[in-house]
Amino acid sequence: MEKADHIVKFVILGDLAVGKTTFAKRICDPSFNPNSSCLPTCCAEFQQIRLDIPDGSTADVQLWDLEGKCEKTATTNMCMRGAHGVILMYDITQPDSFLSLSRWMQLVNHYTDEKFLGPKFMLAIVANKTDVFDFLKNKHVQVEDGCAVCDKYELPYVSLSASTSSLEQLTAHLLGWTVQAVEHSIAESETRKSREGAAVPLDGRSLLDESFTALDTDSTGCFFSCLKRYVDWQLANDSDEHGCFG
Ligand SMILES: Nc1nc2c(ncn2[C@@H]2O[C@H](COP(=O)(O)OP(=O)(O)OP(=O)(O)O)[C@@H](O)[C@H]2O)c(=O)[nH]1
Ligand SMILES: [Mg+2]
Repeated sequence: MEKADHIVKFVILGDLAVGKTTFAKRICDPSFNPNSSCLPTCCAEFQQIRLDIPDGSTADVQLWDLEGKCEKTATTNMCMRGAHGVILMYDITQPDSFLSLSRWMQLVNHYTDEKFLGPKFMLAIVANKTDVFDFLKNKHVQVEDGCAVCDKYELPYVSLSASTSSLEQLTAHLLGWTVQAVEHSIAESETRKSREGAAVPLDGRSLLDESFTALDTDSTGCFFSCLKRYVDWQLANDSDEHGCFG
């Protein structure tokens, strides 16, 4: 397969069972049945999809979906390293997952270091499970509350159902975030060029090395399968660069 023009890495964060894996698999895995239930994620999962950008270029979008109880571990470090954006998800039927957003933002802030997210990254807040009817009136997180949090971070309010929204709708959200990430990254690369005289691409080899360190630390079989998917993807794309734009 021809190399994509851009590689975009997003990390999906949110409480247990808010629908992170369902969202990623709906978009990236054509064999995924939205009526089936995903197993709780162990450490992290990896999916990727190639998207056509409106400017005529292509992007390989990687979705690293972390387990709901993730903290500052080697796995999280590995997933955050060189990421271009974070998708923060909550479940409208679980108000606690909405209240957790501030905790997740603290984690995100912890990773706004040059070698992780970098100073300018794409951030999206997503309200999931809009298909579920509020039988116990007003037990769901209200749209106004979701909008207020999004306003605080100057983000648009995004609500969807990872299970029942159409593939086109879900992909359109991902495409919008990808375009933002590409724009940020090109701008950052230009700034670096003028500051340092050359762009500094992220090095895929060191990312993999760090992955294996994470594996040693977490030593879980399921994380290994996720990592294997990532390595397979790298090999299939004959890619020796990671996260290098332009
Ligand atoms: N009704 C409904 N159920 C959903 C939706 N998205 C996910 N689910 C269900 O919610 C449950 C948890 O979904 P997951 O995708 O595994 O959630 P997760 O955030 O990856 O969970 P962890 O990996 O444990 O952190 C599963 O039973 C899904 O089928 C949705 O939009 N609507
Ligand atoms: Mg999951």
